Amino acid sequence: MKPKFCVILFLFVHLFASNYRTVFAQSSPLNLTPQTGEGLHFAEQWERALSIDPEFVFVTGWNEWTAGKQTMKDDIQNELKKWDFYPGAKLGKVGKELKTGDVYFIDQYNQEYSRDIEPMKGGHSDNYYYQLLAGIRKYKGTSQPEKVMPSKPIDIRGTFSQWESTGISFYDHIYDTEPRNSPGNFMAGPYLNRTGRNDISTIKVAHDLKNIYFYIQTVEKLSSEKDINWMLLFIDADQNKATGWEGYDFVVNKDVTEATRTTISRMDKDGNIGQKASLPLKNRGQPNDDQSTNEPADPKRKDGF
Ligand SMILES: [Ca+2]
Ligand SMILES: [Ca+2]
Repeated sequence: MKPKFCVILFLFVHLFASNYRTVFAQSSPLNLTPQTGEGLHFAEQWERALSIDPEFVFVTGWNEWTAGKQTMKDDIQNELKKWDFYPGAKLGKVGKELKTGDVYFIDQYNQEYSRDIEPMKGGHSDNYYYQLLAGIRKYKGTSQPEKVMPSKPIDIRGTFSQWESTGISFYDHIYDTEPRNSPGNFMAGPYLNRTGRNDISTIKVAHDLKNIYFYIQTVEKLSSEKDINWMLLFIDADQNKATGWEGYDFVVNKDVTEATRTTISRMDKDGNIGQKASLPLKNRGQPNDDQSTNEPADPKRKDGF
């Protein structure tokens, strides 16, 4: 029987090391490095855990972008000096001379020395979060990739029930478009975001020899197609991250010309919209509908679309 043991992934080493996030770039012990956002230390921790393949992996370190409350002691100079021990720590502006008994706060660690993986605005964004997902998938395994379904045409003018027996299904969490109103620490926040709408629950893809068909189902009725950035569908047609915007060579629905017509557009590296072609589109409320669905079709055209 396999012995049970656990590997703990420490996301912080900064108390006793010169750098935290970029263990391979120690020439700049107190500052950000070009590798800060790459998660090299985290990757090294995962490699070690995966090589051992233990019964449990415990990941510690999520959210400590915070300030620590302190009370000034008698020896003020020594009290302040002790923070030199924490590389990256910074004494915030107190706005007045500190006296014994005063409460003060030691500022957050900077991006390099934060011991945590929660996303940040700018900087490394959500790199560490996705690195966590990748590590968990490698450790726990994932289901087999979906197999390509046999070719079967979809009549865009027909009913949505055609999709019941065809198309590969992909599922999304629901209620992930809820508005956000969260307070932040000190000068940060509040974090407001009320842009969420069209909560996607299921996506299906089907094809025949001429067309690719996309079926997108949402929890509630779709918002108006006149919304900005409404139901954008990005396609990496050549499966090459180096081409198109962030790898995506085409976008569907950037310009919805009418209720039953939309467009597919080329995108360059900067996200600029280029050549366009027209596509049929069907939403709930149109003739013969039977589900709450948006169904753009993407014809494989000889002009490159
Ligand atoms: Ca969703
Ligand atoms: Ca591409």
